[in-house]
Amino acid sequence: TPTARIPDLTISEVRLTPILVADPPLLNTQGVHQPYTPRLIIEVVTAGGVTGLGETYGDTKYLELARPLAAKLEGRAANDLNALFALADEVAVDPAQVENALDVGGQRGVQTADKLRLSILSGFEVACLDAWGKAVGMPVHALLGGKVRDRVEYSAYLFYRWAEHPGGAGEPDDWDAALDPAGVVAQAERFARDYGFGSFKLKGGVFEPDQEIAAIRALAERFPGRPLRLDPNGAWSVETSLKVAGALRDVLEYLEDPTTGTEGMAQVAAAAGVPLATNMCVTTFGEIREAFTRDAVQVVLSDHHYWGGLRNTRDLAAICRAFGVGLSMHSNTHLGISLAAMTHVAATVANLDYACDSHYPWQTEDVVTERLTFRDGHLDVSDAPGLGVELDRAELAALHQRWLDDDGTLRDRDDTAAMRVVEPDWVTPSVPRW
Ligand code: GKR
Ligand code: MG
Repeated sequence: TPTARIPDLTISEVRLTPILVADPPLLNTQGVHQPYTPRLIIEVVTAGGVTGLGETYGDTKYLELARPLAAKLEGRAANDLNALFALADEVAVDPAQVENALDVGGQRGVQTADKLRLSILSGFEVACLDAWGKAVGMPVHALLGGKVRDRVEYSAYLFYRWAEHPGGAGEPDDWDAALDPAGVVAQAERFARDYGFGSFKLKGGVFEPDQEIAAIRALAERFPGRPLRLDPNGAWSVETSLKVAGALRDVLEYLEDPTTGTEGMAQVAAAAGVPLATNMCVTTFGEIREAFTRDAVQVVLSDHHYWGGLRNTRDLAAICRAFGVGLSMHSNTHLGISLAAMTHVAATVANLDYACDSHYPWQTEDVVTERLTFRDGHLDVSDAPGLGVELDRAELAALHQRWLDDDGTLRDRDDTAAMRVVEPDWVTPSVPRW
């Protein structure tokens, strides 16, 4: 009978593996990335014998929520995704966790218990989709309704950075320091040469705005006509934001989170003459109404982790389409499982209006057997079952061992603490910084 061919999707085991992954000394307005960053790798094993993979933030407070949710999943069907969301609602969140779990100094927007749950849920949802796809021989994009493109475009993600971490900590890489316009242009040239990226995002909020204006001008001169973005993570006042917008509006594709809050963004948007994008002002469904009706943002950058997964990202896309707001995706430090997930959902969204950005080229380590490769600034959309990536168990074990060996100082990402190693008086800058 046809039902005899339906694989058993009952979840028999959920494995959670926290890891520490090497991260270069990338600068942002909060400080600098630590030598290692926590991530959580999730494996959902079905009674039918397939294992689905997921990845999300791995800081301690996420782990504390992931464990009870994992226990609730056993015995459920991997494709019962609506039930997964209801189960997550049952997991209690300690208000103290909300305080310090979600964020690196506000860079991921408002902090709520729901958002913390959604960030964990997204990792489980992706693992369930991967298991379901592998079990039925279909790619994740097909489970989401089908791809509308064969390749997804990404932009280069440029960072001011040091050549190495203080005292040579962490894993070395072969990138030079980039601390001025010439350094930024050299970084962009390497990204363009090695991966074919055609658009460029610079993480700003690090130096005085005039220096960052000069860096974008230098990029515009070196890459005429290419889409450019600047993202200071809300470091500027409305006045400074408008000054930067005025200086760069002829070359910017969009200005990303120049200032914080819907009110400030609305004031900037009204006079900037360039679209504003955000992954800070609108990061939950509850924030959409006010921001969209006030025209505070013109592009929402989804992060499928904190929006609650791939299906929620598609819901967000539908709302953006209804309001005529653009949609794209931004990223945080992440590995190949998350990049694959991002690419699958991006492939299904018709109104993906801009190239997504990814930290991935900065990661020298991964837990997948084959790294995903950018060509001509794009990733091919995999048609293999599930996400199309396999786990490298030896690498997973090694990165987990690093997490076990850590004395606790690196298990929670803290860019401010990392900067304090060099500047003992450094505190998280209050906003607006300029
Ligand atoms: O990793 O330094 C960083 C980024 O600043 C990241 O934390 C942001 O969330 O890349 C993100 C962004 O677009 O704001
Ligand atoms: Mg951003």
